[in-house]
Amino acid sequence: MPRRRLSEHQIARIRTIQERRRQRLADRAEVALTELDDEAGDETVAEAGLVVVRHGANLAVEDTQGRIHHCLARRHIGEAVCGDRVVWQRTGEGQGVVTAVQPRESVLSRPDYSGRDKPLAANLTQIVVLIAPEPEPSGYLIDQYLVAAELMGVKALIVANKMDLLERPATRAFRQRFDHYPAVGYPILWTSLREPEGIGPVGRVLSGEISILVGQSGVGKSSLVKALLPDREIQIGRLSRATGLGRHTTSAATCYRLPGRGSLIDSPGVRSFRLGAIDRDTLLWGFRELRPYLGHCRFSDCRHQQEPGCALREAAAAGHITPERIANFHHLAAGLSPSRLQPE
Ligand SMILES: Nc1nc2c(ncn2[C@@H]2O[C@H](COP(=O)(O)OP(=O)(O)OP(=O)(O)O)[C@@H](O)[C@H]2O)c(=O)[nH]1
Ligand SMILES: [Mg+2]
Ligand SMILES: [Zn+2]
Repeated sequence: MPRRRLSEHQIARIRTIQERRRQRLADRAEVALTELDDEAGDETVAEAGLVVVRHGANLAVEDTQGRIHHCLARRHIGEAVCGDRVVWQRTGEGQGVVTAVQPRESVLSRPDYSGRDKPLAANLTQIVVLIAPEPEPSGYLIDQYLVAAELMGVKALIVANKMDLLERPATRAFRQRFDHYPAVGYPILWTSLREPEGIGPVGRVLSGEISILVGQSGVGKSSLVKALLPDREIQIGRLSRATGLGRHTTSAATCYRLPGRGSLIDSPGVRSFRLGAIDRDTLLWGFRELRPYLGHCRFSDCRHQQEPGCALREAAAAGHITPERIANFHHLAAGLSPSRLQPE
């Protein structure tokens, strides 16, 4: 079913209403925050919590009983994001103040418009890259996510969804295009959420993990969450009550509890994902199957382009490395502008 198209005017109106709601909640919490600061020797107990979603200054924090609270964060504690484990204190019914962010085990970030790294989600154990026959997949985008996973030190896998869209011969050709990923250790699950048996294998690889679903808009990330979570509507309802946001927003990474163990983070679709401030060698290391060849080129300052005796190009010529991966490395390396080579 095609999505209902909203006019610019309607979109602007919805945004204004949501902004007003957020502001009202923020004001309430701000007052609570001031009161909390004023109370000398306050007896409020610090509690453990998990950030489920963040919208600007507003945080939805899940307590240890699974209840969601609308929180603001103390300013000096840095930015808390989806997946962060935090310390917080109650300030009122369903409200609180986050007073500390626990050290992160991993963080996925990307640069904002000014080039500064901005965390998207924390404490992930796995990145799940969704692709589909439509929209047309981008190997360049896939490789950026895989490099990000390598640099974060978490697992990565690919879920190829919407396979029902392809006839048999086209399926074979499509699958062949991605053969090199399982060959270097990134599993691919071929599935269709339109088919009842499509969801089981995906559910199994997500169980017990904290996974983020990433990929282009329209590949089926939110559909996958919906298929896996019988109580998704309830979780979203609780969330929107806590954060004051509309139910249909997909503008921020949101963490859902899986029925068994583990969580699933739905993220807004992106056309491009950019890696943060890294140098060329780090980028190269992020292409895992290239590692055994590093340091084996004839010239120690080899750029792996036209140089004779380049171990990478020789390996590619011998069929041990997929040339597309090296091309994507060069493409990405070219995008590492000098100002982004070093963190500011
Ligand atoms: N044919 C087919 N369509 C599917 C399948 N899975 C999801 N879709 C459809 O694909 C469209 C996009 O799905 P979403 O789940 O909204 O995609 P998304 O990745 O969350 O997109 P963004 O939120 O924009 O990033 C919807 O109309 C789904 O019904 C599938 O397996 N087969
Ligand atoms: Mg979505
Ligand atoms: Zn080389």
